Amino acid sequence: MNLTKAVEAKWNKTVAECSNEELYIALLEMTKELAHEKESNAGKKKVYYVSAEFLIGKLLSNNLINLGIYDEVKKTLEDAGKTLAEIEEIELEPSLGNGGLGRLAACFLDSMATLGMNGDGVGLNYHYGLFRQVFDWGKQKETPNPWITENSWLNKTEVCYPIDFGGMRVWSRMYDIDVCGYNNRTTKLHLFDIESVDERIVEDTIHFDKEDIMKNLTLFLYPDDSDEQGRLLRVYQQYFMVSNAAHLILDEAVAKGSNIYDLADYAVIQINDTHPSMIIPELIRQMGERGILMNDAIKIVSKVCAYTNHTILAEALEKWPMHFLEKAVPQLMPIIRELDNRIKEKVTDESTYIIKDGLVHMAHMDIHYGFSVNGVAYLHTEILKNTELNNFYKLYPKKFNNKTNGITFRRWFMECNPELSAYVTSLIGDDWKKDASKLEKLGKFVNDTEVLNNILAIKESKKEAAVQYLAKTQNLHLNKDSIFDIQVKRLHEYKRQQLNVLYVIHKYFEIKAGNIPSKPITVIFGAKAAPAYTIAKDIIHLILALQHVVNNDPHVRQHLNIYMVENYNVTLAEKLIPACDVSEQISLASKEASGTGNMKFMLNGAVTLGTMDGANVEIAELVGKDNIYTFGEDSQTVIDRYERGDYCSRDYYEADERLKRAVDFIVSDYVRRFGDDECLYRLYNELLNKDWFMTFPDFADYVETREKVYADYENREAWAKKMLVNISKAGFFSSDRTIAQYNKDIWKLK
Ligand code: 26Q
Repeated sequence: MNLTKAVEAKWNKTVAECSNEELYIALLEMTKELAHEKESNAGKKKVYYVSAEFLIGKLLSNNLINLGIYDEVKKTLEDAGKTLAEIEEIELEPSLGNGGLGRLAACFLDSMATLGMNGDGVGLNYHYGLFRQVFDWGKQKETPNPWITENSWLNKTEVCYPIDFGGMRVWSRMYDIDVCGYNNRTTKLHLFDIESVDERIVEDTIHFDKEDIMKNLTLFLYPDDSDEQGRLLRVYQQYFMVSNAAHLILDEAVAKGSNIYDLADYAVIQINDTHPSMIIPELIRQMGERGILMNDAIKIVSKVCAYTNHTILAEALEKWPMHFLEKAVPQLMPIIRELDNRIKEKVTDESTYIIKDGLVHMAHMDIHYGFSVNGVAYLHTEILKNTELNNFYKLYPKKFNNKTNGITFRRWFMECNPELSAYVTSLIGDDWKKDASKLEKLGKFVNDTEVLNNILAIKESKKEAAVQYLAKTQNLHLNKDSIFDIQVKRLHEYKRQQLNVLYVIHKYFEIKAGNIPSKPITVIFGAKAAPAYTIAKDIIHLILALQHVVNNDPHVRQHLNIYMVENYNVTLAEKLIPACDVSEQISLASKEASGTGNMKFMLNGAVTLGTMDGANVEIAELVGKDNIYTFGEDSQTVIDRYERGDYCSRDYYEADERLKRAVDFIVSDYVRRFGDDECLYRLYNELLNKDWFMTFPDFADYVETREKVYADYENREAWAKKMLVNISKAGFFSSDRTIAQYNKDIWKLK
């Protein structure tokens, strides 16, 4: 089948005669059919990646690439006067994730399919996903983000299960999305839903009746745990997800000949953070229904479940009040109590108990009853072992292992930067597409002026493309001849967007004082804040206020600009990352488990400005100190200071004139003219009296290092070398490598 024929069959027209909408629908149907015809990955044992989030992004181009028909389709369209880019705009982005953890799950599915692994994703079919962010008078407003239309990637299946909650039964239905491997077979993403969901209960913005479970169960994705409201609904969602997953897993194993006692030969379950942790007691419960005794069921489950931890922030580790579970899933409580009692009988360390002070500690259940516990970057796993989960590490040293995160190069290189990936192929051949470590072959061009110039030229063209895209879609008009310094990620205090902002203010003062940078600088932010996370929203407000102040200042605007893009999502990431010169990865050391944006930027030839945190540590090790800019205190210093509890931000403020000047500016007349006093003063006071994520101690080093970055940027050839080294060393961060390691150490599929 090809596009011309598909279009003719569907619309009885030529490609040139079709509208973009008609072409999109024809392409969608054709791609779905091609994916369907591909052989599925198979085998006795299967991995089930159970996750509350799969941030898959748009699928059209990705599927065309992985099916090997991207170039052909692009050409057919262009010959008919159409562009793939315009057709892509028609596809709605499903926002079935918050950020890193959800995007990681999507990259993993791509790699599992590509490596021919027998593995499926299991999650929820949120109708609106995460909210769409709009800026309204300098403030974030949340609106619903519908993505399911008549023509979507979902395939309705006949798989339905009865799911019981306290006093209520619902029927589920499974929808599948085909996940195409790169030049390989396919796997599936199974998304469960209930038919009674009613989108009409959503009022303006994203308010809805939190109590009406029948109508709201799969309406929205939870905007992370800072949203206290309706946490009970989150429990209902989680149980719905894992009960369906458990039914599916047991059914599939039994259909392949399992007697359930040998379930570990048929299934392995990767629990993506604690969101699916209830699958442990739920599997035990369902095994009971199939006639297996509790004692045996516990043993079976303990050989099947593996847990990934994605965070060291204590407040993000889920602990559910017992009365929540008693209300929503009373059938699980006796099992959870039994699991806890068994630990209390054999373990003396009370800090590891599952039930404490009326709270059920989900991670504790995972660690005691899973066979593997992994962190997502070297440093993160070390901190888990030595600090955060040390008491568990002492109990089960062999369960702990590291799996440094990775990203799929199909989406984050071939799709978002076809120019650079084609150029790389012209230099070193295309075996890097199946084995990313081969990118190292680029190293031999590090002194080749022509190659360096070409890499610079591609970067320029990607900057121009991003400028055009932002002009068209967001009415933002960036200076393409400036340094693009980008920080895009969820808004969280530990990620320290506020530190970046303090630098911008500092630079504003410097420029006003006549210290003109030799090259204009454009600072770009993109971030959603959880709706109930007040300080995060204040930081967005400050950035938007500064956008007015700085970009309208006649003495500054030709040298420095600051922008916040609206509704940062996968689609925007694909436009911004290839255009980036300086990648801001400035979390407080010890707090960012891994980061994966850092890897995407590096692969696309940006140079990292970052702290020694998460996977930055491994990036630094790989590229060497000449090709990354690190600053700030190290994780041990930070951990020790928290331990002592003696941090006083005001001391730093009083001691550093430039810091004081920047902080005071937040509540100056300049900013207050555009901003809201309540938000600005709240943020100012927070920094001055608390600064929980210690931005002030790192400020001076950050300023100095960032100046060095901009100075070094001037030597274009030396900078291009840094870019080339970064690209050539990015191979380690392919999710193909990560997934191969999961399989070797944890899943052990054939
Ligand atoms: C918890 C309780 C109730 C409701 C929501 C939540 C919740 C939701 C989402 C808690 C955490 C998340 C998301 C976490 C996350 O994205 N973590 C990131 O995972 C990436 C992949 O491993 C890492 O690279 C990042 O460092 C880590 O922050």
